[in-house]
Amino acid sequence: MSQASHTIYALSTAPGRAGVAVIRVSGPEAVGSARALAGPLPAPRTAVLRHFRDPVGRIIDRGLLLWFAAPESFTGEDVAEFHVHGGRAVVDAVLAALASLPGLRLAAPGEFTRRAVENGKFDLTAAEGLADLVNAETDAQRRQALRQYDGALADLYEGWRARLIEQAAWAEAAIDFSDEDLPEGVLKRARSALEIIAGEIARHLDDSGRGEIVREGLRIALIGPPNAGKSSLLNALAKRDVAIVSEIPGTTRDVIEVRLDLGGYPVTIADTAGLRDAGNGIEQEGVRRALARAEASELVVLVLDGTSRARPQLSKDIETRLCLTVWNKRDLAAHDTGKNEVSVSAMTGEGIDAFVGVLTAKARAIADTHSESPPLTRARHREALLKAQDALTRALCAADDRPELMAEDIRLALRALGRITGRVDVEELLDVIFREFCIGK
Ligand SMILES: Nc1nc2c(ncn2[C@@H]2O[C@H](COP(=O)(O)OP(=O)(O)O)[C@@H](O)[C@H]2O)c(=O)[nH]1
Ligand SMILES: [Mg+2]
Repeated sequence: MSQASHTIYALSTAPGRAGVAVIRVSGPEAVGSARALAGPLPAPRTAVLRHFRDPVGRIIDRGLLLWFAAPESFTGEDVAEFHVHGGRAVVDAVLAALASLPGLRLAAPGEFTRRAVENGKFDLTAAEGLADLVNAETDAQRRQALRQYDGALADLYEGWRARLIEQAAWAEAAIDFSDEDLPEGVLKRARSALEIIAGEIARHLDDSGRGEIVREGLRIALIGPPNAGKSSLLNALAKRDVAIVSEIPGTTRDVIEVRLDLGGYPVTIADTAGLRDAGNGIEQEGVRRALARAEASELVVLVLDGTSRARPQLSKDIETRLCLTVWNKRDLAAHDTGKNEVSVSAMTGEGIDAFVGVLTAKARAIADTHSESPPLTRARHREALLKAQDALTRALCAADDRPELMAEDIRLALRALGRITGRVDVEELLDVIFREFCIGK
């Protein structure tokens, strides 16, 4: 399955100036390439300090060499690693030396990981977890990605598959053998096993998208009347001057986004145009965008001016997403706060820390997975699980008297689950999936 005839190489660390850069080689010529650049090899998995030389014997750099013998390596193939000084000229010279060797070519994005999957080192969900780990910007993202890379989702989905395979076997047996030849109540037992698995899949699906929110970031929209101080509040949260603040109502028209780490949870906070009916066509478009953003956000924060106390009329949909009301300009007008209300001054910074604390708690409540089982993290998995769920619903309908239909639908469910982990027909998917595995390119 793997195109193991080629040995591939690539810079595995981010390009640019750095103390150390790691260049990795994988495939049948990996050991030969290490010998060509660094001379006789140490024992596998043992780092040695060596001079690395170009094809005519000139020294390129001095660094660490180590190699791993197949299959005990990341890719499952022979792998060599050159740890050199992370300067452009050094890295370019090592890559040029490798390019000059026969049978070697530059790796495509994600090709090392792809070979690892093809050689059975880990499954597709773990590979996706690895991509998420490399991309993780906050602690919650890191934890979720590492859990997935360690096989939590693979275990869950493969566990369901194993149990379904057993029930499929009983359904097949019920087709092939007569009642007397089978243990009593076989189909009934298969049916209740299917019901349990279907219940587990339904609970996994019904998680309000927590895992996806942690991967992609929680969206928070700041909305409110013009001049309430939404842009000032965004700047206070971002601790920099992102949005234009002005006493002229209707200054903000576009949605302005800032990505923040709220206590480990990734969030995108959006400042929006002030909600009012007046204004020209451009401002009205701004209001339309503000409302659309609020509707697409997990959390909506209503910012009000504590001196005027005007509150805009909100749609029912936005009201349900409204998590917090911020009374701003507390330096001008002190304000008693009720439940889910805070009082701040975006200008002086009073109350901002408490506001961030409340917002962090709200973000955690939405994104935290309280359950022991790992969360669903990708739309690709969700789609396949919904297919599996449909197939199981049909299998349950057929379970009483149509074992052949039951067996067929269990097979469809197995296929859907197998596509998530990469067990069945994913060849055409692999190119798409591994395109995102692109370190420093
Ligand atoms: N005194 C005081 N003025 C504020 C405060 N926050 C914002 N402002 C002022 O209110 C006006 C409108 O602020 P801005 O952030 O542009 O409001 P937006 O229209 O809701 O984005 C500006 O003149 C700000 O300087 C505050 O906490 N106290
Ligand atoms: Mg504004």
